[in-house]
Formats: sequence, structure tokens, C-alpha cells
Amino acid sequence: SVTSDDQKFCLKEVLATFRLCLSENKEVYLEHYVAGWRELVKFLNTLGSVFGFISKDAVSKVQILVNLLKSENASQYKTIQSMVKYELDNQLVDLNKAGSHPTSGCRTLLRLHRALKWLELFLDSLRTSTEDSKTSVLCADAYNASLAKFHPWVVRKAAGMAFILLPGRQAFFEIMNVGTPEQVVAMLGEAIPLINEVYQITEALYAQHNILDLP
Ligand code: 1PX
Repeated sequence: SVTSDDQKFCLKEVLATFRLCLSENKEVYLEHYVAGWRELVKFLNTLGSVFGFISKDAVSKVQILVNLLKSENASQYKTIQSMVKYELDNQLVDLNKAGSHPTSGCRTLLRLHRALKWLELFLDSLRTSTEDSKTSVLCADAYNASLAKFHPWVVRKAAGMAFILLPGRQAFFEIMNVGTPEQVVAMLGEAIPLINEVYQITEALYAQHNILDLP
């Protein structure tokens, strides 16, 4: 095939990157967090152009963080913890209304962080789903219980229309590229607690600094 292996989505890669995210003292490495999202975007890109508007937004947010990781201040962006401290200490975050820092690491990561809750809920519903479950319904339920509350009506509407076009459960499991449905379910069972831990740590950090509502 023309597609090289690193272009092909694999759920195992997602598991591996989220495992690498956590440092010994439970800090979250930005580099691996971003790598996890890059992998997830690959999945999205296999679903076709209807999901392009979602993919585009995810890619642009990932790119903002990649640029920070490559900037002269890269050392401040080693972990989400160090990023938050550095950007807040140096007034690099718009706290109450959009201003001169529309692409801060803190506000950009917050968007992905909120989407991570959707991912966790969706993967967990896939894990416990049965053969006749509809991915579109599972996805919509996960979205409505998480990300939707941060989106304006027009985005919710567009997302809802895209969900209808999701492939079925079996095709979904195949794209995950790990083997039999049983193996997929087992790997989801490993990945979800890791994703949850990264989510909880980030959530607590943002709450502690009172930056869960960044514009
Ligand atoms: C093994 C299965 C894995 C499936 C992986 C799929 C990865 C999906 C990645 C979705 C990332 C979405 C990031 C959205 C960030 C966001 O909320 N952005 C909004 C706010 O940003 P702003 O800069 O304006 O403050 C922005 O307005 C978003 C616009 C695009 C629409 C976002 C709809 C999100 C739906 C999430 C569900 C994706 C469905 C994929 C199905 C597999």
C-alpha cells in the first residue's frame, strides 16, 4: 500500500501516547498529550470530508501547541503544569475576555481538554456497546453530556449532522486496527482509565488556577 504505517491510525498508539503522558509525580507531558491528539485526528481523517470541519479545528489547536513546543520558550512547555504556571506568571493568557492572547497554550489546551471528556465517554460507550448499538447515537449521547455545553447552536447542529454519517460499530472497530472485537474492547478497557487520569489531573489543575472558563 502507498500509505505508510505511521499514517495509519491504530488504537494501540493512542494507548501508548496517553501512557507516556504521565510523569512519575503525575504531571502531564505536553509533547505526548499533543501526540495523542495527532493520532486521534488520523482516525477522524479516515472518516471523510464531512468531518473536515472538526478535524480542521483540532489540527489548528494541535498546531498551536506544537509551535509552542518548538518555540524559544519550549522548556516552559514541558508539562501542562509548567505551561500553566509560565503563562499565568507572565500574563500570557486572556482571563476574562478575548484580548491580546487569543492563542495561549492554556486556552487552546482547554478546548482539547473538554473534547477529551467527550472521547472518554464515547470510548466507554463503545466498549460496553452491543452489536446492534448505533455509533451515531453513542457519539451524540457522549457529545451532549460533555462538549456540547461549550458550543453554540450552529456548531451543535453541524456536529449532530456529522454524527449521523458515522460508520457502524463493526467498521469502527476495524478502523481501530487492533484485531477482533474482543481485543478492541480489552484495549479500550486499558485506554479509558489512562485518558480519565490525564483528564482528572488537568481538570484539577485548571480548577486550582480558576481557568476553566477561559474565553
Ligand atoms: C477510537 C475512536 C477515536 C475517535 C477519535 C476522534 C477524534 C475526534 C477529535 C475531535 C476533536 C474536537 C476538538 C474540538 C475543540 C473545540 O471544542 N473547538 C470549538 C471551540 O474552539 P474555539 O477556538 O472556537 O473556542 C470550535 O468552535 C469547534 C469547532 C468544530 C466542531 C467541533 C465538534 C466536536 C465534536 C466532537 C466529536 C467528534 C466526532 C468524531 C467521531 C469519531
